[in-house]
Amino acid sequence: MVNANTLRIFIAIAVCSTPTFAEQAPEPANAARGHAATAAQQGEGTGTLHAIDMPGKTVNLTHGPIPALKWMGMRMDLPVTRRVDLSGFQVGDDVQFTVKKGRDNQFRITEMVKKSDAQGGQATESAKSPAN
Ligand SMILES: [Cu+2]
Repeated sequence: MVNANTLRIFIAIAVCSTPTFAEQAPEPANAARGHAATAAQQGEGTGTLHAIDMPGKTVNLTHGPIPALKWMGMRMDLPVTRRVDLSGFQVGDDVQFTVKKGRDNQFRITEMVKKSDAQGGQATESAKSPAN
């Protein structure tokens, strides 16, 4: 009797939890490995490049926390879209990037710049400005 009741309670919990399982099910295969699913589609982060796979259009990087996606800081592989020209980057570069979830639930870097370029770019713009 006790076992039957316990089993019924367990099933009730399992049924109640089903939507959560359904949301998480596609995550390990399709989304960025190591991150739980979130509703957010896009976030911005900073990181340091450890490896650049140009033919594979993928980088390995350590990124800081990305609050919009509820991502903790970690080291991981992230694919990049065709818009990102990896030839301008080197291992060890500190980067700023935007990561977006595609229709296939795969996160990809859609924009990436070197931190030094981001700062240098602003300085160059002010230098070119007629006001200076
Ligand atoms: Cu990560």
